[in-house]
Amino acid sequence: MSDGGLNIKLAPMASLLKTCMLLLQLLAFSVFTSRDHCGCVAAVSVGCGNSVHNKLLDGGDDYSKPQVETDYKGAWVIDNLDVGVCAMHLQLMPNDQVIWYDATSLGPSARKLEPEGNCPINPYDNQPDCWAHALAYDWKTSQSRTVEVWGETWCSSGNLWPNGNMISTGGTYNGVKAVRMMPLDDPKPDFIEVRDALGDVRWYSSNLVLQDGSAIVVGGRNAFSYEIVPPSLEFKPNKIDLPFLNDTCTPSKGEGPDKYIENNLYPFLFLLTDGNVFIFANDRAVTLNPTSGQIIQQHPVCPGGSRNYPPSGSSAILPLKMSTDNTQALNVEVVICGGNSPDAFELVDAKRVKVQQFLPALKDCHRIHPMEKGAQWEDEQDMPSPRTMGYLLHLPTGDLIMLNGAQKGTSGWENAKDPNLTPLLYQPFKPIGQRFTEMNPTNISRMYHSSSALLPDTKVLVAGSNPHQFYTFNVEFPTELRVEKFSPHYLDPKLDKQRPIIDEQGTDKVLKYGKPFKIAASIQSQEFLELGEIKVTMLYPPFTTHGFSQNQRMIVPTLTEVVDNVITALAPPSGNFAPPGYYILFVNYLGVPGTGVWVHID
Ligand SMILES: [Cu+2]
Repeated sequence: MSDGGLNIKLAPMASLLKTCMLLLQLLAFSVFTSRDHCGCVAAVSVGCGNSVHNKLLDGGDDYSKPQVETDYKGAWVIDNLDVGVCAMHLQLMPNDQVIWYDATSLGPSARKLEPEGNCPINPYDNQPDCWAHALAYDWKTSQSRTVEVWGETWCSSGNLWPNGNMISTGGTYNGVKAVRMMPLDDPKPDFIEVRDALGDVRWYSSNLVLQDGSAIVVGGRNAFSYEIVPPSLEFKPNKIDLPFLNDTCTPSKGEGPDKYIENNLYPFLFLLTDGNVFIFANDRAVTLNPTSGQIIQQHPVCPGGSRNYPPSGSSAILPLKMSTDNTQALNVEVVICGGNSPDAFELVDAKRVKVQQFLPALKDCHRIHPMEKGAQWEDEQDMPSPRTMGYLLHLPTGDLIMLNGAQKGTSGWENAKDPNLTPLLYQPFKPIGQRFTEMNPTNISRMYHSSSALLPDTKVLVAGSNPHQFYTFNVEFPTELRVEKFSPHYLDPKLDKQRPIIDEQGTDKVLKYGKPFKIAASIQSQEFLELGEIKVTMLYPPFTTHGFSQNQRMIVPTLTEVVDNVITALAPPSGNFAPPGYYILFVNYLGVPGTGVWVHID
C-alpha cells in the first residue's frame, strides 16, 4: 500500500468506484482551490469546504460554506504531576468525574487509600491493603480522590447505564465474574461489587450498550460466549455460546500459564442501526442478532494482520449522520487501524522468549459498511507511522484522533518499544491522501495500560501507561502517573471568535427519541447563526482500555432551523441509533467546536 498517497490496491469494482470518486474529488478540489477557498494540500485545516467530497463518500454535507482554517497542530499540557494510580481502565462520568482504576492484585500503587489508615481486606490474598487502586479525577479542577474497589479488576470491561451509573464487569481471579457499580448521584461513591454475577469468565472482554440500555458482554480469555447484562445488579446470568470467538482465537502454544496467544481478545463491538451487533475479532467480523443469537452476516477477512489484543489495533464506528427525514443514518461504517502480525506476540512476549523480537506495528487501516449486503473491506489510507495500543477517539468536529501506543511490539508487560508520541488527526471524509495529519507530539510515552478520553471542553485527557507488572520507576518506560491534556487543532486561540458558546439556560437537556429539541448558541464574531453554518454532534462517553474505547459513538442529529440563535434539532429516532443515556452535545460553527453540555436521551 502507498504511504499517504493514492491507494490503488482495491478490489476491481471498488477500484472503479474509487477512481470515479477520485476524479470527482479532484474536480471539486480544483474548483475550491481556484476560488481560493481552502488549501486542502496543506492538510492542517479544521476543514476544507468539501461538501462535494463528503456527499460522495457518504459522510453527508456538513456545511453549506467553506470551513474555517487553521495551521495549529495542537498543544500538550501536564494536568497533574503525580496522581498516584495508573489509568488502566477509564470512564468519563456525566458528573464530570473521570473514574479510572488499575488491577488490585498486582502490588502497591503509588498512593494510599484515603483517609489514612483505611486498609480494607484485599480479597485476592485476604490481607489488609492500604493502597488505592481506583480514582475519581475531576477534569475541571485536576483534583482527585481515591475510590475503594474490591475484587480483581485487572483487564476488565465496562459501560454506563442509562441512569449514568457506571459498571465494571469481569477481571481476574475472584473478580472474573464480578459486576461492580459506581453510582452517579452519591457525592462520594465507591464501587459496589456483586461477585459471581456473570454467566462466564470475563477477562479481556468487551461491552456494548444496546438499544434498551442493557449491555452485551462479549468474549474474554477462554470465554467463547456472550451474555446480556441488564442495567441492574440483580439479574440471572444467561451465557450464550459464540463459536466465532473460538474460530478467531489463535491457538495456545505449549502448556502453562503463559501459553496464550489469542489475538482476538477485547473484541471491537459496534451497535448497528438495526439493533444488531458488529463483532470484530482478530482479523474478521460477524454481525450478530444479540436477542436470537443468530449470526446475520459473516464478513470477509480484513487483510494485513491481527487487530485485537495483544496486537491491539484500534477501531471506531464513524459518526452516524442522520438523514434529513431523521429515519436513517447516511453512513454506517467501521474503520480499523494498526495492530501487528499474528505472530508478533509470541516473538516478543517477555514471559516466553529469551531474546525478544519487536516487530513493527501495522500502519494500515481498512473500512467496511457492515450493513451492506456482501460488505467488503476497503483499503483506507495508511497512517504515517505504525501503531499498536493506540486509541481512536471521536472529536466534536466529526473527525477522529489516534493517540498513545507504540511503534513496535504488542500489548503485555515489557512487550513494546518506540512509543508513538505523535497524535494523528483522522478526517475520514477528506480525499484519500489527505486524511491523516500529524499533530504536535508529547514527550511522555503512553504504551501498555494507558488510556484517554475526549472531555466536554473539547480537550483530550490522557493518563496511565504501565508496561510492567508492578509500579516501576527509574527505567526507560516507567509507570506513568502524570496526567496530560491535549488541545487539538481546533483549539487554536485564533479561532476563539468563531467558537460557539452554548447557553445552557436556553438548551434542552432532556431529549426524547424522534422529538425536536432546542439548543441556544452564539459566537462572538457574528450576530446570528444560520442553518448551513452549524453542525451538532453528540458523543456517548466510552469506557476505554487496552486500545479500544467500548461504547464510543458519535451521532450527528438533523437540524431543522436556526432562529435568533436557537437551533432546532431532531433527537435520534430510537435506541438503535443512540442507546439511552447521557451524551455530550457539541455545537460546531464551520468546523470550530465549542464546549459541550451533558444531555440525556431516552
Ligand atoms: Cu491488561
